[in-house]
Amino acid sequence: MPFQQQPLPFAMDALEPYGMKAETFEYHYGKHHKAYVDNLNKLVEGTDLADKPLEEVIQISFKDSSKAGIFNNAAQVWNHTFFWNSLKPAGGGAPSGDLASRIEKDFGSYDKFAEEFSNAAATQFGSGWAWLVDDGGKLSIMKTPNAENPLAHGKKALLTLDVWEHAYYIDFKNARPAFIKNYLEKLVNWDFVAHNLAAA
Ligand code: MN3
Repeated sequence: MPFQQQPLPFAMDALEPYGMKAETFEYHYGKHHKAYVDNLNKLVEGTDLADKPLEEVIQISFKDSSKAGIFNNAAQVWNHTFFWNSLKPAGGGAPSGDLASRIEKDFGSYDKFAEEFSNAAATQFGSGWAWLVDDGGKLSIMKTPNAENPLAHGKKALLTLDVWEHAYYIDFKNARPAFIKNYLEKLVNWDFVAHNLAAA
């Protein structure tokens, strides 16, 4: 069974009132993400990785430099699915309940969290990702280049933002800081974060 591209968790145009056009998803989900799935399937066809869970393929290929192509595509399949789930219409702002307490405990305040996350997202040079992770019971911010992700580094991902230009060029042109601000204020799916935090 080849790896499948998971469906987008919202309609292509669902985030238009919140700063991200359908056209962004037509390209980013419909072309870029799909290409990673297609490439991965070509690269693992007939090998023992073809039938392993995606998470395992990521961890195995990260440790083996001869499998860099497999790692890049497998991780980008996973990262993008994780990114779509990190977004929701009318999301963003500070979380409530237990999550609010966790953010306060580990960052000092929501504003400090937002500042640290924005800083990581803005300073990741070129392509990559900003993440909120659970690092052994403590929430922290991480940034990774290209396809790299917390999973490869043994950390649990809770939330992500793709900061490669194709993620924001249609909506924000070259203004990455405006894309980051819009994400934090209008799009962050805190339900997804809470779900990830609760998962074993
Ligand atoms: Mn991307």
